[in-house]
Amino acid sequence: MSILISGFGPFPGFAINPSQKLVESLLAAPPAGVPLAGIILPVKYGEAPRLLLEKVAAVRPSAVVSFGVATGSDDIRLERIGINWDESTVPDGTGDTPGGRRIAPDGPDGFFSTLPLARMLAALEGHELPARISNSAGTYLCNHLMYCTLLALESGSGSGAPPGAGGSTAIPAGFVHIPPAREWNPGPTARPFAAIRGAALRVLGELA
Ligand code: PCA
Repeated sequence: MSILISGFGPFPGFAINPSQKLVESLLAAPPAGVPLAGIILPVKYGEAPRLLLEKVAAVRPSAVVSFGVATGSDDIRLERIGINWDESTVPDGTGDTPGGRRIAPDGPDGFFSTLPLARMLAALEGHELPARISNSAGTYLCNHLMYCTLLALESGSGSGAPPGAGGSTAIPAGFVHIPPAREWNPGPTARPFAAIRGAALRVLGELA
């Protein structure tokens, strides 16, 4: 069984999204003994979760790890929670700029990541990039994707979720924020791409 990884395409401020580069690079040279499937998602509220869940249904992975870049961040952030809220001053790829709305009007307020965060954090100990567990993935596409993925997988009711995926048999899923990469996103918090890739390899190795 493979691990399904996702990255995001460009959005305002990131003409090149390092999470796209990361997923492409991991698929081109996967870690030894860790079969991967992957998808690059558009930064669009409607499309991103639908495409990821379709891929989940097609691949039936053992885990889903989504990556995105965190503006102004210089560390690896293992996201603990996805909340039921969209709000951003930055438009998505369709021009949608929600001033504040529930993602799922009748859904739970939030979902905890179902990835083993403590083990993932331990695997990153001593790595050149600092890592931490984060308690907010923001209210833009990364949080949106995390919430929608967990809603679908935990309840087994989302579009494209594998039948019977809910409950204790649910596929573990969650989100990892990476810092901007020096090669494409110069700025005070940017990190070398090789270091970001190295951190991702540790996380995937731990999950395999
Ligand atoms: N980062 C954004 C959306 C896409 C991405 O890579 C975020 O943190 O929400």
